[in-house]
Amino acid sequence: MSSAPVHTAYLSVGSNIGDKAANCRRGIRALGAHPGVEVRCCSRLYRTAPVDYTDQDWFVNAAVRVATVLAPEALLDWLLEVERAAGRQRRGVRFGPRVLDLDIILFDDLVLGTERLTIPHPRMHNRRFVLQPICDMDPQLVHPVLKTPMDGLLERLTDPHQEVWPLDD
Ligand code: PH2
Ligand code: MG
Ligand code: MG
Repeated sequence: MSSAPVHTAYLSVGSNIGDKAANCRRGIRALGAHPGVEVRCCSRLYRTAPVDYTDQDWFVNAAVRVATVLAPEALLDWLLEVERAAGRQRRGVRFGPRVLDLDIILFDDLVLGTERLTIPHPRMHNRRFVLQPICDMDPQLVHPVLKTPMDGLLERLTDPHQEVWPLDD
């Protein structure tokens, strides 16, 4: 890693096409192939019921903490490249099936809203499949806008349809 400032980012990882767990694991490995990105911590893998667009297969989801010298937009470019290399094709319905999805959830304490990128991820605090994996790593991590720790956000979720089960392997 170069001598540029090092940031801490939390990324969510998901797949609901093909060998979902293998797609997630390969995606996580591929993230660290960039000289400016190091995967520092990895959650368990989970089987999760689809949310937002429910007429699709269950997902496998995970989250990672990375150290990076990249700026948020450059990190996004890298995530899109890793998704493309995994065979992701951007067509079909919004929130629909994907081989690999890599999203920036948090980036230091940054609050950002541009056309390409909203940080913190705008739906993260409502999604058990994001909050549970982050809680595996850093339950006390505080959301920079809501000022609430991740385990508090998770506890406050009541939607019974958001099933999230650890994947046995
Ligand atoms: N991603 C979506 C929409 N719905 N549901 C689950 N369980 N996991 C996901 O990763 C997911 C989703 C759009 O990015
Ligand atoms: Mg997503
Ligand atoms: Mg995405």
